[in-house]
Amino acid sequence: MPMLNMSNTLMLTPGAYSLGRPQRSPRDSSASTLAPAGLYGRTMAGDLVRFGVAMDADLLQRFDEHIGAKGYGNRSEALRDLVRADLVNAHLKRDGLAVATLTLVYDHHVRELSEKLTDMQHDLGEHVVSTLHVHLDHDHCLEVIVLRGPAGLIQSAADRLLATKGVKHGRLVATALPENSHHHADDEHEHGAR
Ligand code: NI
Repeated sequence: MPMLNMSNTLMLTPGAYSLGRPQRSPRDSSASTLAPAGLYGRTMAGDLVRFGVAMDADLLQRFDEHIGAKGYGNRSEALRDLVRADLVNAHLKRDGLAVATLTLVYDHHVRELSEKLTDMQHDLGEHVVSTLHVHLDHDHCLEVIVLRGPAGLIQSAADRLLATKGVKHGRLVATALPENSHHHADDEHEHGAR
């Protein structure tokens, strides 16, 4: 059975494609003595679970080249980041709590634009966490607005700000707090206030 070195937590076991519960590696004896089999379905954060993945060799080679170019040292961290990104996307799609930055570039000579943008942010109340303003050049201002709130509300607020006349371009980058990026239905711990 070909395996990566021990520093890589992804074991390749071609042909063994498991759709069931993740299995602990038999080599990971410390983990298996700490956690009886019945706990596998509700592992706590920090538990390391090894699982086998079967993948087309060409696809895997392209993946390795891709993550190597991005600077990943091993497949495991790249896979973990992919999983986290997908969980964050799902969280945002179901209108979960988002934290976001909205970057705007606008022409401050446009009549009352600065006031309008400020008014819109005041209307958003607690959803505006902070604003950074940079005078880019004689004509242009850059504003970075840190937002927090339900994903849908943050998106529509960003759309309105970006659509305001005189705003030249910008972009919303939304993500989620790590503890809000997945469900905790079975968890025994409580989260603090949102
Ligand atoms: Ni300015």
